[in-house]
Amino acid sequence: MFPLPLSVQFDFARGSFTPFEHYSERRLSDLADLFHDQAAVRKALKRDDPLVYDWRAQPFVTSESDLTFGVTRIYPGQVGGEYFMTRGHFHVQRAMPEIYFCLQGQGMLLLESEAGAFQSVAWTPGTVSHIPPHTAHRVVNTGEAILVFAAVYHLSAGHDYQTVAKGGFAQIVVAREGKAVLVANPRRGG
Ligand code: PAN
Ligand code: ZN
Repeated sequence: MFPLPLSVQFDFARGSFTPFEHYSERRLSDLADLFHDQAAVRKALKRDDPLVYDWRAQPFVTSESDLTFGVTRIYPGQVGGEYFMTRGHFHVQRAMPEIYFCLQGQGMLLLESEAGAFQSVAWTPGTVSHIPPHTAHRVVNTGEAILVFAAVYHLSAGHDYQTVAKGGFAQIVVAREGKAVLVANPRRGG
């Protein structure tokens, strides 16, 4: 007897899939501490509380080693010139890697190892990125449309948000004359 479900169906037009067991969303108020310009965050939140990203996940559970498939959708937007992005995390099980697959939109994957080595990867639809073990990962939507990416990771990986929350990544992605540029993160004392 195979465990169920064996498959989910991705809908390219909707940038989503069914069925899914988990749905979560993050609004600007949930992510307020992420952005470098806190005055701009407070000002934006007086107007409204936009959806920054949502994600769906389907665990494929067997009796042995289990994978989860997820799809995240980051909406276009900026606060204080900094683009909308995921919170970003290490895996609790630091040795667990992950695959990200950019399906729609333009963006950037930020990677930072536990030893502090930083790297960014420009994303267009079709880019498949490996997130190595011991590496924090965040995705930034640098485009004017929604950015959609799929993720495959081990069910037991776990999310450690605390470590990234302390200072953020080494670099942040901001808009300069309409273009996305990486600059040193002021919160990291660089
Ligand atoms: C992804 C992320 C998802 C949301 O499934 O959990 O994109 O981003 P944050 O978890 O950083 O808010 C993943 O990397 N799982 O391991
Ligand atoms: Zn992850």
